[in-house]
Amino acid sequence: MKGRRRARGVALITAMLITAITGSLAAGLAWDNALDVRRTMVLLFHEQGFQVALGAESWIRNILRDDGIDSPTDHLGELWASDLPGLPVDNDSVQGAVVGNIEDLQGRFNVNNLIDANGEVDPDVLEQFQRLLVILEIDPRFAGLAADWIDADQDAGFPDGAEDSIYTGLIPPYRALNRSLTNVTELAALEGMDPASMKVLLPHVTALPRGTQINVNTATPVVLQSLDANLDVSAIEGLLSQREEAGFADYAQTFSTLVTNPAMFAQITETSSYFQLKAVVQIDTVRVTYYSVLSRSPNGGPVTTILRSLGTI
Ligand SMILES: [Ca+2]
Ligand SMILES: [Ca+2]
Repeated sequence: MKGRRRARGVALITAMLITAITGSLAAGLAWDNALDVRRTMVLLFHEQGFQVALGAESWIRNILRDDGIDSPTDHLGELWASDLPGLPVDNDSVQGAVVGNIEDLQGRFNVNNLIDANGEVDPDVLEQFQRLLVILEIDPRFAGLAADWIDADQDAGFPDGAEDSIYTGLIPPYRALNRSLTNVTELAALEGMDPASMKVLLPHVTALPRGTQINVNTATPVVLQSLDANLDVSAIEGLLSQREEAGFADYAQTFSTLVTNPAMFAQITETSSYFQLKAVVQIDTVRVTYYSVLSRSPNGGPVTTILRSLGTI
């Protein structure tokens, strides 16, 4: 009798254990399944967000092409310069919105101009970059460091230079780039560069193909000031009030007395070929931040995308 009762007890406990295990297995499967569904939805929303950003880019390319046909100059009062209004994304299954803006990259200092067409450091551009850094209260030696970072040789500039001999001694060690930057955030690799300085510098610098000019109609105030050592804050305030939204009426005349170095004067223009689109697309809970660099050919030619990135520039 006793043995049978014990066997029944064991059977009962076994049954309870099996029920408990299957119960927790089922709950686990349901949880995994819910997570899988959510993961798939997020991937789908992300892909949809990316496609919406590409659509916005294509629309902006048309706006820039039309602008190139319609107007001989580029300034901040033009259609491309206004923020993209918040446009809804709504096609039954997908709900969201896209916002964005376009910036004229020729309103910034192109760090690749530090090296001239012969592969040598351009002393005028180097001095301009030093002035820009001083105005921004950043250590001006980063100008020389950037020139060495980009130039092809391994000869460290004096007094502000650094090549492989410095970078390979860092922890972790790395080597100088020794060619043009494709992304201006690569300046973060310069010896001694810190995130706070990068944050201040980034709105005023860009990495475009060599030989671009600065559009004085769209240039940031500090970039304008960096054009000549004699320009001060009050001179820039005067220039900005003259510029207003439609740009300078006669930029060459305005700057002919202000920019005294002919090499620097040759660096300025009132038109642009390189623009940066930033599009932020929200689909459900997923946000896609998309950047692209657009290059506009002269005389109503096509606008092409030369660089794309997600998340950060
Ligand atoms: Ca224009
Ligand atoms: Ca170098």
